[in-house]
Amino acid sequence: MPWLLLFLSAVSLPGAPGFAKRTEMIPMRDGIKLHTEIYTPEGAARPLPLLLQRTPYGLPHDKDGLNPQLTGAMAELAGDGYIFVFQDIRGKYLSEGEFVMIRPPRTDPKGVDESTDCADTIEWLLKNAAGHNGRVGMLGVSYLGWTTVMAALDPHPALKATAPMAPPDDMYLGDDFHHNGAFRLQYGFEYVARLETAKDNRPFDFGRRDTFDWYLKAGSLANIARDWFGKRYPTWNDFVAHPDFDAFWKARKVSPYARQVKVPMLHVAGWWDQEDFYGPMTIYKAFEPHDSRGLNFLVVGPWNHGGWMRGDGDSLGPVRFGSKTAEYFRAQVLAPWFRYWLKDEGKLELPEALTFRTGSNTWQRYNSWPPRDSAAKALFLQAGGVASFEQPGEAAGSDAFLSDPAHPVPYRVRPILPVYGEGSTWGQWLTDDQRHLHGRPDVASWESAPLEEDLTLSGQVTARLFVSTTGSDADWVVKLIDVYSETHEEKTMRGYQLMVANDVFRGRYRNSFEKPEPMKPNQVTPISVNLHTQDYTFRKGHRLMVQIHSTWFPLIDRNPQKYIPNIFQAKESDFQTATHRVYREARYPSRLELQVR
Ligand code: PG9
Repeated sequence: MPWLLLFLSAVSLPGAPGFAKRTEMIPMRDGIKLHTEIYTPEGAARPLPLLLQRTPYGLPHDKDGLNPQLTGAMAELAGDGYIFVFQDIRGKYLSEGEFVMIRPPRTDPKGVDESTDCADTIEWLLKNAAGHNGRVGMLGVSYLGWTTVMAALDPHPALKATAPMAPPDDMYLGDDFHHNGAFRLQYGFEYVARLETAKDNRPFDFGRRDTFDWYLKAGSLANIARDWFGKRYPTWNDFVAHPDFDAFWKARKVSPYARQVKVPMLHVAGWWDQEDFYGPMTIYKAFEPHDSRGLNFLVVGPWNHGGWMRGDGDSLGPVRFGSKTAEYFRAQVLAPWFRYWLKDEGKLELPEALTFRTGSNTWQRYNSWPPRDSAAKALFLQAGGVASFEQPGEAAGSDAFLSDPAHPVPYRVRPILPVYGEGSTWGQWLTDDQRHLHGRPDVASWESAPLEEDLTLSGQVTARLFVSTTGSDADWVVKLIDVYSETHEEKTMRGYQLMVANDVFRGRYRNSFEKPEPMKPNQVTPISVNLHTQDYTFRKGHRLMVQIHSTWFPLIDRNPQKYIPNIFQAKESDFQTATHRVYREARYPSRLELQVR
């Protein structure tokens, strides 16, 4: 029987999983030992490469005592034959040492960091694991993607291929903890509580289902620190101590370290990733100028956070993609990637960038991302709630709304469950129908006429707005929405409002993320909001909608709307209502700049 078939049948037999499992405490250069599980396929006919994953989330087991990924997310890889290695990072679960959230790369050459821990682990495996071929691959999603990038920055010579998936790049500008300086309250609070309460990660107990009220009643961030965190949680203390984009955040940013592509990297991202979309896109882009050997690749699909490593990927929330995009990725992209680099098998048929274009529901191959040959087109805000591709006229015009931090705009329909709580659909919130906000007095919307033909957005989206506030600081949430037609073939999707691009911008940072400045009350102020890239076809008959509001709760903390140097220390009495205005006239042409084809 061929080796592969032998192996597969061994996996499927109950009680005979087909792997010999070994648990080790692997010593690092500073004497700290890291808990590691090594799964070696039984009866392999030849030496196999090692696939390593390093995690702060513990090593799960199925009923056979196996890591469930071997029969789930990594089943295709397991079918190809690898020695799998899973490790608790420093300070987590059964590993020794101290956990440091997103531990910055070492400045002391004799120090330790995630890349030295990875290199020390590889060195140990080469000497002590049986049956390997001397080559190592690394992969993982999010924190595990970040440990993969850290390994690739300063790789052990045996590390021959990596797939960093959804790693955060910058916790201040665009990933889990802040976006453009606005604090991601719900995620930041719950994640820190989870990771820093106990070595083995414990959820925060809200004692209720709907966190919206809990966060609102908790009030100012200063109260949260006082009532719930005290000084116990290092990362929360860091949030409070570093409200601006200072050296603390910069030391934790990955992309500045991207000076050389030392190992092949397959960067993977999801268009509706609710946690780390900015990261993989920015890290890919940072490595690209250094990629003289053609080792740096990008894949982006219609996925939420890690959606490519579970399920079949034929839909997200109610949005359907017409094919099994995640299965395609795992079988046609990821498995061949490691086969090619670690086993010298097959050809690498990947383009520079492979993206899934939602709407037309097709995979696209590009020589660069964003594509150089897309054309610039601007969608302008107009009078009467209209959005159009024509420049606005001379007549003075603006739209105003009252923003009240005491009654913030919910980011999704309540109840808003704890992000990782039982029954939570946090993972698909970016595909929620935005009709729950349309028409609210504190939400401004501009909508185009139905499209006469398909319009494909392929590349960067940037909001260039002219705004004012009666206060001295304000947040600006900006969204590009696809409004489905009333004749859409799926009846339940008729009129659906799907976010295609979005982000939030904290007004105090309009000139510099390092040096915040109050907004001048009632003064027209230009702000630019990076809404990132997309590959998306707005279909004929659909409309484009631009939506702007100023609270997005509890996703984002509330801006007091009065300038307080450190919002984490704002008092209850600092929060005030303000009237926000978005201008739309020839002098102040607020618009979304798109790249189309
Ligand atoms: N988004 C998660 C995370 C990564 C890194 C730091 C903080 C949070 C994750 O899914 O791992």
